[in-house]
Amino acid sequence: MEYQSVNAPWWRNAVIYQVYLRSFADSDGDGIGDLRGTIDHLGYLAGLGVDAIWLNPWYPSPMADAGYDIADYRDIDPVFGSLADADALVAAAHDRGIKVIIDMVPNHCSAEHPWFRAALAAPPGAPERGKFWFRAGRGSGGELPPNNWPSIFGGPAWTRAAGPDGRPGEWYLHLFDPKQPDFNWENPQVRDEFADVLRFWLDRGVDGIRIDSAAILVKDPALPDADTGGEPGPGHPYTDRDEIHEIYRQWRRIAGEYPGERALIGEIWLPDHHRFARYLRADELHSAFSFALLQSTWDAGSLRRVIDDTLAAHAPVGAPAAWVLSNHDVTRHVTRYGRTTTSFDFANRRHGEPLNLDLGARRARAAILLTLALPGAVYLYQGEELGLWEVEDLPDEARQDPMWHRTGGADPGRDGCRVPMPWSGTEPPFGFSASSQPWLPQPHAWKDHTVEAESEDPASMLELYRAALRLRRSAAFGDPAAPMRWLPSPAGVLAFARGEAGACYLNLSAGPVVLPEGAAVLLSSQPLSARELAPDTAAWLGGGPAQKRR
Ligand code: TEU
Repeated sequence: MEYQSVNAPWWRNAVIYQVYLRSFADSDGDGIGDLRGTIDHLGYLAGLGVDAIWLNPWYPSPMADAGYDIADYRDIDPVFGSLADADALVAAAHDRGIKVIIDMVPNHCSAEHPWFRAALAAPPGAPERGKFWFRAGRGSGGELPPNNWPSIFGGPAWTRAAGPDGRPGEWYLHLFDPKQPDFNWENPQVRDEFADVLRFWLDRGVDGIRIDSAAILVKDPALPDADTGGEPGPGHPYTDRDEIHEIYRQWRRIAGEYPGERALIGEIWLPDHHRFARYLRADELHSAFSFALLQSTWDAGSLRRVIDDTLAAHAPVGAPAAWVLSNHDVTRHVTRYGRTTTSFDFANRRHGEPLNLDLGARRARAAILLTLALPGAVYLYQGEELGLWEVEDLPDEARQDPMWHRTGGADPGRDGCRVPMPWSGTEPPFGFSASSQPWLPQPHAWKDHTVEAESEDPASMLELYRAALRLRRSAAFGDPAAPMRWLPSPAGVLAFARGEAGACYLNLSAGPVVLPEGAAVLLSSQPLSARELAPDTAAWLGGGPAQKRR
């Protein structure tokens, strides 16, 4: 039985593969991945068994933040291809039964966007400036920023612009890099523009839209100082303000005008699960990333709490969870799980901590079986299926992330998880590109982690992913209707059933545990001897009494 074919909309239980475009596959030899390269590798993704892909921003951009600084929301950057290539990619993916999710960045644009250039050219108070946040500075000569908001990339969130006369003038707000000015969502022209941009892409057939930085669009128009300990929520000057929901209600109405279950997926980092779930009410977003899983330490108590809290928060709004272990912003999980501190937190990226990659990989194998067994959708980040680790020793001159530059290197930034995919061969660039100089250098040790090297090696991470995705389609784990129920288990072991047909066991204790008799072992993250589950090992059981209520 194919659970993917039941009537539930696809986004409730899909396995979605994040294609980090500039690092996936380069077809034209410039060292940067592109749309044609992605089309050429759709067969790989179909064979892996994913239901959808999500592509990071592909729009024309000066690339001050790897494309999250958009200069034109209705076109494709020439480094990635053309609009015709984008149409061809959507069509080719659809031919293979793969849905396509694109990235939308509504909080800010590029400083090269025509609206922002016009704003800079216009005098204070002009309507062109009203699409952004321009304000006079504080201090006698306006030499101090209008308030104390910090940029998420380090330094102040304000930059002083030259007036049309060339003299220092008003300041403008950028919660990220100075090259990423924040839109003013109070302005109806901003709202109308994005409604139109959404339709532009939905008309071209994309199946979903990932919404970047979705909780910080709306600012308190008084722009008060931020209280440094201030919680996100109605009282916060820019994070999770109540007025934001009206935007997503409008977007949901637009998505609903299209056939075929177009989905809106929010990138929402909020510590409070209930505030988070408000974005998933029936007339708002369909889904949002559950980052709590990747923030969790690798231990039974914390993982169980994250799973329970996540599912409990989603249940009242009827939305599925969307689990994530890694993405293009966070330290790859093989590396996280190979350290003593196994959690992730932006404030403390911990490069250079002692690292045991074998342990990290062993835990990563168990983690993906846990994740794929949970109810909901699952996002995979390109390369995790090969067991790639964070590249921590990139030469400084190769680093491109503004997080690295704006913190003066205090934050290593995100380049280490964005290194191009190794496809084949024994030397960089491992089939990624015809150029010998991919935009970031790949480690030599990836020769053992190419798609080619891992294919048909039954012990490889890739074959574990392939087997797990195959099983997830045919077993209860992928069935959105199969309820999850915790099973009795020894301390340090997570065990749960999905419906009557499948169960997942994960041993996070220090010693081996014996799996219950009866049910067949469908898949395990390590070879088992005599039904013994070693530490940091997970197994899927099916078709027997292991799932029965006790
Ligand atoms: O990331 C958003 C982001 O960085 C925030 O979620 C932030 O880290 C968090 O609020 C810290 O508290 C997205 C993209 O995924 C990232 O690659 C971009 O650099 C960023 O937006 C800017 O567009």
